Amino acid sequence: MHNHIKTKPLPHLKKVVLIGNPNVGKSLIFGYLTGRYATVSNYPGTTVEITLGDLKTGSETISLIDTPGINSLTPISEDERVVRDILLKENISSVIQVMDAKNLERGLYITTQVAEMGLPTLIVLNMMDEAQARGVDINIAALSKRLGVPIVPTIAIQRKGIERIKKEIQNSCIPQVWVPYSQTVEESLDEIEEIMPNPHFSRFIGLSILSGDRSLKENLISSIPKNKLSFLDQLHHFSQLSSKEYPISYFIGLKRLELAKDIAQKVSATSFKSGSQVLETLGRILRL
Ligand SMILES: Nc1nc2c(ncn2[C@@H]2O[C@H](COP(=O)(O)OP(=O)(O)O)[C@@H](O)[C@H]2O)c(=O)[nH]1
Ligand SMILES: [Mg+2]
Repeated sequence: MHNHIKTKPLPHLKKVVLIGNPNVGKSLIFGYLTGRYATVSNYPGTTVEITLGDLKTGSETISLIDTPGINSLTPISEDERVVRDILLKENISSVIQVMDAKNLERGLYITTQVAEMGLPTLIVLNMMDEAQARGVDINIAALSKRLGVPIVPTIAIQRKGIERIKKEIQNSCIPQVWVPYSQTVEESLDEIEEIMPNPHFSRFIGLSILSGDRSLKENLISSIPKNKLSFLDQLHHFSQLSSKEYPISYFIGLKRLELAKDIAQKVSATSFKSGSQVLETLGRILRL
């Protein structure tokens, strides 16, 4: 007698990851998108907790990952390192970046780095209620056009906009934000790109190498021949020399921030709605 045990192959689920600054509504949105069943675990080799759940769009089931809040993908904290590693190593098909509509600039700083990774992205502009209350008016169409990615405005605490996220995931695109670095950095990046075996992520990884980010070296660059690795160290050294008193990572961060600020400024207007109400009232009082 043969034992006919049918082993169903595991469904090959697409992986989508939720990222963003702390306290922007990621976990609340994750809960709505995945429903009741989620599994919490430590990311391998770390004490950082990530949450997995299934997200059912009309046509498919996606594995959704909720991550801890970050301020940058050039990691300082272990949380940031884990989120960076998930994006680079877990074969992610797209990123949902949740932003606080009251603080576009801070969110866009992260977007510049996701763009350098070349990952398809959907932006969820959350906390629209609070932005409105403060008279912050964002031209969402203009922002979407500038970034080249779909943007879904939401008020997660009122569950507004959540269904649209599911529909728009399939339209996610690589953000078209190109941070222009100094000539030295750009030339070094070209040289790094030449020796990288896999052009995927190469701009982001190149910038990490130039920033002297050692956390990346152990695993991701392991495929590069040893003699070339020392060349990368020299390159970091060389570009460091040319940047005088500050570490090169400072200039890289500054350029990203400048672009984030510039974009945020161009698509935002402060209507002073509450302010003008005060003025109106004051005017009426004074005329009396
Ligand atoms: N006013 C307002 N509060 C929100 C909104 N979305 C989330 N919150 C609140 O923001 C806080 C942080 O939410 P959470 O999902 O934990 O954020 P995370 O740190 O990004 O995972 C919670 O108190 C939420 O209730 C929103 O659209 N409007
Ligand atoms: Mg959270």
